Amino acid sequence: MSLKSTSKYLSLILRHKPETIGITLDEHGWAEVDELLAGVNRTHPLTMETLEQIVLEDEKQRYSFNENKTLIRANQGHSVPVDVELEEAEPPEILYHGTGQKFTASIDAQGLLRMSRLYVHLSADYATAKKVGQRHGKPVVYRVLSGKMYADGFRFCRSVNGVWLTKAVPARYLEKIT
Ligand code: HQG
Repeated sequence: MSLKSTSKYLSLILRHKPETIGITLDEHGWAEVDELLAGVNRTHPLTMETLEQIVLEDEKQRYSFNENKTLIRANQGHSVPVDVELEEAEPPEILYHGTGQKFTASIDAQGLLRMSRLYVHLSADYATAKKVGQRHGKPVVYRVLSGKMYADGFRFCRSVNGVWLTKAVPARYLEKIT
């Protein structure tokens, strides 16, 4: 497996379905590195060295080790209910959300909902949001009036890899970029 597809597989395990390899995550999303390696190695070869390389080089910095590298977790993006100890932060005035054209009628009516994940994911820049949108077909990018939301009492977190997270974005804070 390429590093990229191994990283994708780790996302599945560490964000969504740890049971695929028979492991569990603790309440803060940590998996035991030994158990993860053993579990993955039942079907795919993966060494500690490669795992370290992925944590270091993953393009979106998706994973972190604890200090002595006995534990590993995904920095964000979970659907399983874990608390990765995200810090609340004041967002910039504007954030961006990229999505697929096919979802826009529903988003315009309901706002952004977290769907299967714990949070709505927002990007700090337009280009990143567009890439996220492309995962869902023809991309559409919304400008999110995050400064206004914050002033109105909505809370935001920024994950260690720079993704902004919030529980929901009502439609009145969204502007579709045309
Ligand atoms: C859409 C990737 C209908 C939402 C990315 C999105 C991101 C609605 C889809 C991270 C809706 C959920 C997350 C509504 C939201 N009606 N559709 N009311 N509200 N949606 O994959 O944001 O590569 O769960 O717009 O970079 O696309 O995995 O979320 O299109 O940071 O590390 O429902 O995943 O990171 O899709 O992506 P997703 P997302 P990784």
